[in-house]
Amino acid sequence: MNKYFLDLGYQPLANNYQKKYTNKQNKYKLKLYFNTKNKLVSISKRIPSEKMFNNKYPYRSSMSKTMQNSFKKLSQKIKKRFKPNLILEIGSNDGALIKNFQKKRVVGVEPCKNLAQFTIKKGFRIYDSYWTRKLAKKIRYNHGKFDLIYSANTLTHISNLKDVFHSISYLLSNNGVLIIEDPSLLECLKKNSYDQFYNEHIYLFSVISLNNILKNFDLEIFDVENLKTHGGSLRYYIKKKINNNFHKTKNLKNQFQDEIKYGLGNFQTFKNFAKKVKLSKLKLLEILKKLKKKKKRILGYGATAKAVTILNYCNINEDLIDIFTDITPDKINKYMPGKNIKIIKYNKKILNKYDYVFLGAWNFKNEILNKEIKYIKRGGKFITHVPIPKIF
Ligand code: JHZ
Repeated sequence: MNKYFLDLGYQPLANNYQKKYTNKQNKYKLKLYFNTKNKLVSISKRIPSEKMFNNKYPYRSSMSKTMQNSFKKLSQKIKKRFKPNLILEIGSNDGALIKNFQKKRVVGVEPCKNLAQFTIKKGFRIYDSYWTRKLAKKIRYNHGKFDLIYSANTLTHISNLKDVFHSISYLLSNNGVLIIEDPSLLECLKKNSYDQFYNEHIYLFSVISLNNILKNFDLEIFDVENLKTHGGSLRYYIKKKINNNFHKTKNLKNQFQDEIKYGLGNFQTFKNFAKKVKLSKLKLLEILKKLKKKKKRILGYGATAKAVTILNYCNINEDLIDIFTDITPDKINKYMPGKNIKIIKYNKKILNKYDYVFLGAWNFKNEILNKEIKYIKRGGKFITHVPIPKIF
């Protein structure tokens, strides 16, 4: 049974950056639910994939050094630990991971054709289609089974988890390994980072909920890694139950215990989270309004999907954050979804014009602070809402 715990208001599609601001952009109610049976946290409204992930999808995984390094390190780890013959990546985006492998060793799936083009042009084997049972059949016919399947920040974006894991199990060899990584529900609750929820993120997994789901497909988690990426992610290592080559690790046991201890299996934990989220909204608005009263200029740094949740939930308009800046070509000179706040192209001097910088991309805090050391030395200040709204 799904029990409601938080209402994040009406939200536009998180990656729908508009050339002209209009208050007529479609918005959808964003409510969060907890499933008392399998402990899965999900959003209520399911939007057809075609509306979100199409040939205009702007988000590119390669836009930060942090993610490029993370994918490079992972590729080295995969080669060393699993020595796979053939790898499938579901949601290969602009190729941030697969570019680290030989072309003959990888196959990618990326439904956003504009993103798929980056790797197709380089000669990689990419299916620019959605992850479905039909596609899985076609891939198995063309390539056989895979001994490693990888997917980052993709499976939680697909509504039908039954199809997702059925298709994976169908393509994974009996000795194969499935690695998936997504924002961690535990970290989201600990950091009060409610902006991990937007229309694209249909689910936020935990070890507890994912294990409950995988049981239905004779799959099980055998190892887990806590990552700093995307504000705290979990990398799950999964195998078929019949595969005895891997044993459940201590890391997995510890993560499971941490989740139980924090209360990820109890509805009350989520009700408490909802209370904290409402307070966070009030505090952030208080900070911004105080600064604006003093006529301070505020720049949003990183026009993230997460920031879209913040702006629309807190009703932050250009009177509170003047403008955003971002390095992603397809976001520049557009407006933050649902809001009349413009996004301008990043350049090194841009911060000089602003007294405060709101960290839209708070998950890249270290990378950004390193880059903006001159601004900090001049006395420039940042604003974040994670884990509590503050100026630093
Ligand atoms: P970032 C997207 O969410 C959407 P977002 C998606 N649904 C998902 O799951 C996650 O990614 C993984 C910019 N930037 O990664 C680049 C700078 O301008 O937090 C990006 O636009 N300067 C697929 O959008 C944005 O910030 C910089 O120095 O919340 C970061 O977006 C850096 C480091 C980034 O994901």
